[in-house]
Amino acid sequence: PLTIYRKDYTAPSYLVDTVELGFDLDPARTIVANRLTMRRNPASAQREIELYGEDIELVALRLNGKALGKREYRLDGNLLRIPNAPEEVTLEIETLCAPEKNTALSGLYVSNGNFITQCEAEGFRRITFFPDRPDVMAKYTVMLRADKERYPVLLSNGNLVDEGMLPDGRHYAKWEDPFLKPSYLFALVAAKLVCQEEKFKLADGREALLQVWVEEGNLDKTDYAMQSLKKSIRWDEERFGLELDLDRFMIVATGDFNMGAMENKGLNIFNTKYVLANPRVATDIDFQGIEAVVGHEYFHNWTGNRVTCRDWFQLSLKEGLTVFRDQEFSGDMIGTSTGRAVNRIDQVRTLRAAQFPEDAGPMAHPVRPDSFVEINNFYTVTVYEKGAEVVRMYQTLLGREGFRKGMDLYFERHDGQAVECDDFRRAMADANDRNLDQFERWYSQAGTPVVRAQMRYDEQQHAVELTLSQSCPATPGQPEKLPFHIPVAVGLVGRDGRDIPLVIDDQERGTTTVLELTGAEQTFRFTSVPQQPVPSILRDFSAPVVLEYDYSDEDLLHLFSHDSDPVNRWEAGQRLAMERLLRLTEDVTAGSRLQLDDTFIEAMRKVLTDESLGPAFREQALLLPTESMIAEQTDVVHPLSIHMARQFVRSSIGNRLRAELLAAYDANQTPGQYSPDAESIGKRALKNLALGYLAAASDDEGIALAERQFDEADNMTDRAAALGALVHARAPAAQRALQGFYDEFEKEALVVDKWFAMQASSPSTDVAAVRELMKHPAFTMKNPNRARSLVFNFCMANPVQFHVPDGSGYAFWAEQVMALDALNPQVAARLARAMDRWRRYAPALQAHMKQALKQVNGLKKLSNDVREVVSKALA
Ligand code: DPP
Ligand code: ZN
Repeated sequence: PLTIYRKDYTAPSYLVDTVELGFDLDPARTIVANRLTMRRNPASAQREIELYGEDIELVALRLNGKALGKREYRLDGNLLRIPNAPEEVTLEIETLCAPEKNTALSGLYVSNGNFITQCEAEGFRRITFFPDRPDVMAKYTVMLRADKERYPVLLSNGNLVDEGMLPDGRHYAKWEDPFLKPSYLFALVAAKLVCQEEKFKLADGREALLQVWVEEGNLDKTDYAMQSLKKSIRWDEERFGLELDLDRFMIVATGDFNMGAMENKGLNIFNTKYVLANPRVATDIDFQGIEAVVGHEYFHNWTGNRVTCRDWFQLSLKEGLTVFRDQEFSGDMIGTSTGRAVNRIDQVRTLRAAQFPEDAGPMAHPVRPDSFVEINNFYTVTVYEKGAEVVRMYQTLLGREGFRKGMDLYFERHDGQAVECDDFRRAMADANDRNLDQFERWYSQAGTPVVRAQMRYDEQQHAVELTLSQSCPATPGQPEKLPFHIPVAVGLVGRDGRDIPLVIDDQERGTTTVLELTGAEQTFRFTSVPQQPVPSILRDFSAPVVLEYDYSDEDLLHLFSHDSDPVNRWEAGQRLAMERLLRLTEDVTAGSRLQLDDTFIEAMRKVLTDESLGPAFREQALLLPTESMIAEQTDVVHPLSIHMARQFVRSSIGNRLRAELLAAYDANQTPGQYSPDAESIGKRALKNLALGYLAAASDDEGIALAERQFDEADNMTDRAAALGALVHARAPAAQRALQGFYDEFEKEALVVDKWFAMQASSPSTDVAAVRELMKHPAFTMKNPNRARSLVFNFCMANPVQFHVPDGSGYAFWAEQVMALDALNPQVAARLARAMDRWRRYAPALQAHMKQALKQVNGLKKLSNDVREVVSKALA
């Protein structure tokens, strides 16, 4: 397959001014008429018109009114070229496609009888021939025609300008989008749907019509999405002075969707997972996900749509920035400072669990990649979450106001343009008179930097010298790295547990200061430090790095009890736990007796019973690092040893803190009407964590509690937590509960997904059991949510069974990747990534994994998507 390089970028040969699209919608045979006005781009030396088309049939092609003969254009694969075209051109293109056959869910497809589109990144070319690249921005008019009975609702971007009946029982709707947009933001929906709608007053007094469209039976699950949308609009006005620029903003939910959601101009299309919720079917995490994703897609309207990407290498320009914005939104919605910290801790967890491994594996790439085979493979945690960390660092370096100034300048300069990550950095630098040249390396260098810290206390001088050094491991194609510009937020915690006021160069710097590490090694000197402190480094996780510091257990216990920075307070607990988990993992492998020290248990007891800490924070502090996080810290990964070590710690906590856990369980009930506010979510989280530990203990009390909770719960959060506890503890009641759960929620697709997911990730579910579950009538590979719930969860969230020594888990993986690839390459390539870290396992497992990878790679008929992932894994 062809590799595309960032350095090869050239400007488009022709620009498009207007696009008029006509659709005659039919599942088997949709006719698309496309009328484009184009003109030669003065910035390009090229004189050929270049249009992309994929899986569509070209029926007619006219240039300035005249049909083009076979000699007047060339169609090679997906590229249609028209040489020697005049300066100004009107192109008329007629094509055919078959939406019902489109299982890739890219372009125009059918979902439960409804027409839906997904065009990012390169799906528009599966609808019509077009210069399908983000730097071609045009004005769109769209005419939809379809059967009125089957497709009563016809939607596209922008404003509805006309609608009516056609003589043959069909109806039509005409939509006009007043804004310039790239083709990846085009969307249409023709469907049988109903909506919740509301008029909403914008900051400037205008009224906008907000709609959430769903299938008929789901109208009882749209409130939270609507609320989240209104909160998002308000927040963007207040925090960034950005207003909704349309009279109408629509969200449409579909059950068949590759991603989470899509920010099409004025017509966001969402995976049902991020729209539908009520207490009966959705968990707290689902509610939080809806708020975050509704916000994310809405915020794209400015960061993505009004200012878009010049090319797909710049994807993080819109994604990193928009994730940062949705993170800040979620934080502001919680409001309290510990609430915000819990939110931040969640972000750190995601980075460690998913982005750090990616950055250390065969698919490692910079936030702004230099090359790719298939862009769909680069919608990654690096581009999104690390990209958001990079944006966050601007705010850490420049302050909130400075960051806002940079944002204002960015929009002032680039509204209506398709730009690069560098343009964003320049806006931040220029608005603040700062040199951010070195900061560019965060975009160009892959890999997770390691910051090593050493502290020396000078008794005589009452001074602390903190030496910070940095390095970054090699990544594919990048053997050597240059130093990054790293903001390191630091505090010094005194013996009394209080922060010591910081003084550097006779300047008072408060109790937390941001040090800027730009060289390979730098020493910072703090004066007026009365006694040897414990340093609290990388407060609020001020940079996406690994921090190394030789903390003693006493240091960590001190920070765990006192650090004023809640993120580092949590971090101290994680370090204490990780150290023990790693040692216990070795003990399991060596067959030694397992023991957990009182010190650790006492630290956990203290946090669990500290009423001054909110329940949400206590839950985070008591949560152990995941098995995959532990795996990342070991040289040779033994999944079973890791699992057993972690289980041992869980059951030890359950046994030795039984009384405290029971007390926490009782104290954190949330009687009365369910509400997904931060406070109640925190209580349920702590209560259900306690339940999990109790269920892992050696007596039956926890199991009995889980059974009771399962039977009595009036909301899905408690229901699912109880069922999960039963299933994971292999309780005798688990089967009965699973059956009851299925019977009750059979008609709720998102709950059935949970049902599959819970079993797929349970260590009691082996390969044979997964195969059995795949035969369940409710299972289908064609629906991405369903495939993810069962097959992905087994391969990615059930390490013990996936990595069984005989390699049968890997054979299963190969089979499923190949099966999925024939249906949906984009989703198949995600599953392919389950093998990313194969080189870190014991040689016997490696051999099986390599064989499975080779089997997939050996397939002649394989998508570029999967090919890229497996060939990079094998390289
Ligand atoms: N749907 C994806 C997102 O919003 C791609 N833009 O991040
Ligand atoms: Zn996005």
